[in-house]
Amino acid sequence: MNALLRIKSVTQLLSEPPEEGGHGLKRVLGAKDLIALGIGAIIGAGIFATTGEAAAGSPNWPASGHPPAGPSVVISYILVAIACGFCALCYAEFASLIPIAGSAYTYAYATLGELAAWIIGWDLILEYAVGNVAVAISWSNYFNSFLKLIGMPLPAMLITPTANGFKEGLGLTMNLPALLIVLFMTVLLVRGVRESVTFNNLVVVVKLVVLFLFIGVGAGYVDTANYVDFAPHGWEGIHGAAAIIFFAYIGFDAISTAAEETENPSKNLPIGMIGSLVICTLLYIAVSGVMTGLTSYKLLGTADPMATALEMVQKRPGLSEASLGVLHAANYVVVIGAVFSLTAVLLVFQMGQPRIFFAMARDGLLPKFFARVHPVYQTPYVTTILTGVLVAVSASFMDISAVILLCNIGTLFAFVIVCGSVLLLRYRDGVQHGGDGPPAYRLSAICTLLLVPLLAFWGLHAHTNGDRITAFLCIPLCIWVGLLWLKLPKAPDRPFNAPFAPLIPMLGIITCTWLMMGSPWETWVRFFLWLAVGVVIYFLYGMKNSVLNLPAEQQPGIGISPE
Ligand code: ALA
Repeated sequence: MNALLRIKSVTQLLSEPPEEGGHGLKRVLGAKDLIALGIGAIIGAGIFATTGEAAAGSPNWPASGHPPAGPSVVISYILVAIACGFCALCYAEFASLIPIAGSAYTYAYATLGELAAWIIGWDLILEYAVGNVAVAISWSNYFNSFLKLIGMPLPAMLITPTANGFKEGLGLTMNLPALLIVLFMTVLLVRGVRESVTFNNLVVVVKLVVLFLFIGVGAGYVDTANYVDFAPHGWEGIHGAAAIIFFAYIGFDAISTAAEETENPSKNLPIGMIGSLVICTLLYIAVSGVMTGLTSYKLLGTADPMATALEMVQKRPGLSEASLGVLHAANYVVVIGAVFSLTAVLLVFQMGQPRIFFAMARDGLLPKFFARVHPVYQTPYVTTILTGVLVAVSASFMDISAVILLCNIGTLFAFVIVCGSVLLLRYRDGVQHGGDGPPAYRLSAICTLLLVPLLAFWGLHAHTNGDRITAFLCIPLCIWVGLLWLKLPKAPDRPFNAPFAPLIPMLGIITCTWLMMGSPWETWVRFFLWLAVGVVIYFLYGMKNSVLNLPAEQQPGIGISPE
């Protein structure tokens, strides 16, 4: 039992030898750089690909999946942004306290213990590697849209994931461009290509140009008749759409990994995270509003809905030559811009996964072999190749919606753990610290307790099981956390404190749980299977080989024994 709960102290984490890049980097990044970094990581397949399906509903609904949200997908974007805002504040607290790469995995190691850290590391594979599968599939779809524009579309058997080929009566198919792009990226990454600040800024500019162009050109052709059926399936549609478009926001958490290179992290990290979230949210609201105004939401269930929306407008009767010319040009820019932007997202995600494997191997939870660095290129080549091959093969046969939902549920689970870990760390440190609790804590604790009647009301009047389960799961948690906090002594100040704890972290937990509950049961089954495999691997390997089994003086860092 002790093994499962053993933790790495914050001091120990800070004193560990670096992975790549390493500690002691210059603190050069300001708030604006972090916002650019965030936008670079956030905008991608989510807005380019999932908005259409969120609005149009899952292809096999009502048999499975979610009903159409229609134009109310805009509301889903707002709700998910609020949930991410709560989590961003918790991430910022951890990132300024433990400013090293590793993200939620590291935070969990410092608070919840080794088993939880392993589960989070394992779970983050869903965010990075499975997320990359989705981005690769979306890249391939926009690439094919480009080929269509120049009159050379690929045959369906080379662009359809194997999983869909049989369903669609095409027989044996594969998604060849998705396979090839991932393999190409893998070669680049093994050879040490890294995203530079200049490249990231270029990517951000391209993404913004594409989205602004879509909004600017599209707004002139919005037909308000398309908004009449604003929320065809009410709350249920909004909830299901939120569970899928959450993908569009993933990436703000990646800013936390730049903490060590950030000037005045306690101020700039929260600004960077919240700032990039606000900018992306405004853009997403505008893009999804315009998209669902250009054509009926029922027609948007394609893999490249922005291109579809522009194509549909071009079919309207009576458009002038000039209008057709503008729309056609916009279509080109959107498609080429999407291919470019998604290539950059692939690079970021594919660089992130090996780093997590690397951190886990360094901690002894995976074989040391995973932490091997290439003698010439100085890159973690074993994990890069392994990730690349797995992602490439999966991208060639998997269906994008299933992949996105799995990635989302895994990422949301990590967010819940980060919010919970903030509470736990503050509580633990508060108890050690002694003294009288500050009035602000008591006020937030009372607000947390006031959530209980609200949740009970929501649960009792809920129309969907997802709402009901969220409400009733969170009620005992709110009572427990609120009561503990009422008498909690003051915790030592962090460089940055998520405000109104425990209220904000609790709201993060509640909203992320609600988003997870929007996933269909198939996603839950896949998620639990994934976690179960992870737990088995931990008991068979990680528990015995963890470096925390070594005597304190042989552990990496300054030999501090776990607290
Ligand atoms: N937010 C990233 C995207 O949409 C994952 O591609």
